[in-house]
Amino acid sequence: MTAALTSKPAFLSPPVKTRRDARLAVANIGVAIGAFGIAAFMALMQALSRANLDLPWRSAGMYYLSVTAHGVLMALVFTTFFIMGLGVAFANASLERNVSYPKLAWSGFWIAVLGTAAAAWAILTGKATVLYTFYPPLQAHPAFYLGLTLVVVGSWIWSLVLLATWYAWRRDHAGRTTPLPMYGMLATIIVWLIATIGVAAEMLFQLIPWSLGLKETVDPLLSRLLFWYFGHPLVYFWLLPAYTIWYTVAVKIAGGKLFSDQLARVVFATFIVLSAPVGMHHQFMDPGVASGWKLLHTFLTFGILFPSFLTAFTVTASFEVAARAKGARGLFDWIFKLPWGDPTVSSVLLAMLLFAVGGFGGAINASFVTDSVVHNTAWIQGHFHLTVGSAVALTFMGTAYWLIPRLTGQELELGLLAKVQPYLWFLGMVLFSIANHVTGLMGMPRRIYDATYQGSAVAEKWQALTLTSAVGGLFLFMSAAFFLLVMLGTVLAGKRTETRRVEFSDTLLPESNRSSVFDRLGWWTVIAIILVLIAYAYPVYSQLQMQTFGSPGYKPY
Ligand code: HAS
Ligand code: CU1
Repeated sequence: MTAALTSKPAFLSPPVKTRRDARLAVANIGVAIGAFGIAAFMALMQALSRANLDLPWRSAGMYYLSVTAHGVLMALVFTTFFIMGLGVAFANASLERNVSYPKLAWSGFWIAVLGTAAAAWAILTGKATVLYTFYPPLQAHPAFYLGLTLVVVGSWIWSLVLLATWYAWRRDHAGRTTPLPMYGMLATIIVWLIATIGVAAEMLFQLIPWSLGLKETVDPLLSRLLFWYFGHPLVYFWLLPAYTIWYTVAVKIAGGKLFSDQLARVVFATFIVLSAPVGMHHQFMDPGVASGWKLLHTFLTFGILFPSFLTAFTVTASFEVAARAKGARGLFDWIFKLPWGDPTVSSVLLAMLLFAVGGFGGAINASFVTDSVVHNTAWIQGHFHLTVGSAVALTFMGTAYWLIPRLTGQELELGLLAKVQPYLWFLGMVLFSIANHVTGLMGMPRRIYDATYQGSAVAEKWQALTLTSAVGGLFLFMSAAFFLLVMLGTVLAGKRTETRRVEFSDTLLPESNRSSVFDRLGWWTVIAIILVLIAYAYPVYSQLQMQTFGSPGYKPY
């Protein structure tokens, strides 16, 4: 399952115009990296604010503006555009064909860009200090909600384009199994399409009419239910492309073979089925949802740990295969035989190490009793910087070092910075996240501007750790700057390269080329929808029946 992005092999019909798809992929990844740059700068402002340093521009309004900008641009914009670019590149290379409907694909991209610009304008002009979860009754300018809705519409168009590409491929390859890189992207798309129904309903029926003044009040409980129906599978929309890269790219670059193609497919199919019916683990403390439903979501959340355990096993085993092929013999020496100097491989290995801790924290969050200790504390930002901020973001940066030269035909520049960057990220994240986990356990709330609580004795005990997390933030900022410099250097000054093949891992055992139960994606989707109905139909129905009073909007800054 290999393909070249430049060559047009004679056996392919119609010919693969890889430059065309490469341009679309680069445009998406370019927007992603631009958003990442602004978001990284905002993060620095937050970390310094939190550390209570006496800075001239420091104010509560500026703090909430920067937290919102950082969260929206990193978690919603950087990820979505990167994944859209990756999807185009992976579909082209693994299916060895052009993506279908290129004009539609570009229009989806421009709609998402327009939406991003509108939301960014609202945030950066201080009209949307609602944080990335935009819980009402905090209210933003309509441009914020309309903008994010357009980003989702753009991503739906992208999803349809890739699905159409896959259907066309299947028509030409009846009975063949879908190549794993595309299989991972398809699982991502299905999870995304199921998830975004929730946020679309929240935007269209609640937030947009309310922010436009067509409705005076909003029901915050219903809106949280809809948001978290979307918000948890959203994290797997981020994670599944990273897993796809671990399985199909990192293992290959490390010189290994995928330990088991079938296990990888079990993982992706399980994510399709279990990603959505677990969102209430974000709402353990919410009133208005009966505890039996919260318990059901807890059980299902423990189910969704399983595919990540499988991934830990399969990807580690595949790396071990790589190291043993290079002559490792002992129990642990294979770890040191891995190419830790390659920025793509080291990004993935370090992302895995951080995710082992972040995933463990996820299991703690998943139970009512332990979550009640950490909910709404700094622990949570510790958790999600190890997951989306490391497992996902570090993997994406490592991927850019490998993919951008192949898409643009320009060699990676400033290679030394690229080599150091993942380690700086790792160091920064260790300082930042451990400090936040501990202060969370000590009771420090998340999302607060003044961590001193005007000199309270309890808050005094957090100070050394908030400073540690700010030092972590500085390392992270440095690492982000290195990444941006490498990307700019590559695009502006990279020498031309002929290495444009996008190649994926082979499997250890010879792969069966025949379609299997995993290719029945329609069935997996049906099972997912049934579980969603079981987990959500009654809770949503009872919220709609409940007498609610609604809330007017608040704009504290
Ligand atoms: Fe989470 C809150 C539960 C995974 C993101 N999560 C959040 C929030 C975000 C987030 C953004 O149950 C904050 C939301 C907000 O703003 O309010 N999370 C989980 C669980 C998992 C999990 C059970 N989260 C993620 C991922 C995210 C993410 C992935 C982003 C990408 N999370 C929660 C809960 C809350 C929550 C509650 C609400 C808390 C509250 O009170 O508000 C699981 O999916 C985790 C499974 C992962 C593992 C780890 C597998 C390890 C691997 C690597 C192994 C490495 C090895 C080393 C072996 C079981 C795959 C190899 C090394 C070599 C050298 C070879
Ligand atoms: Cu979650």
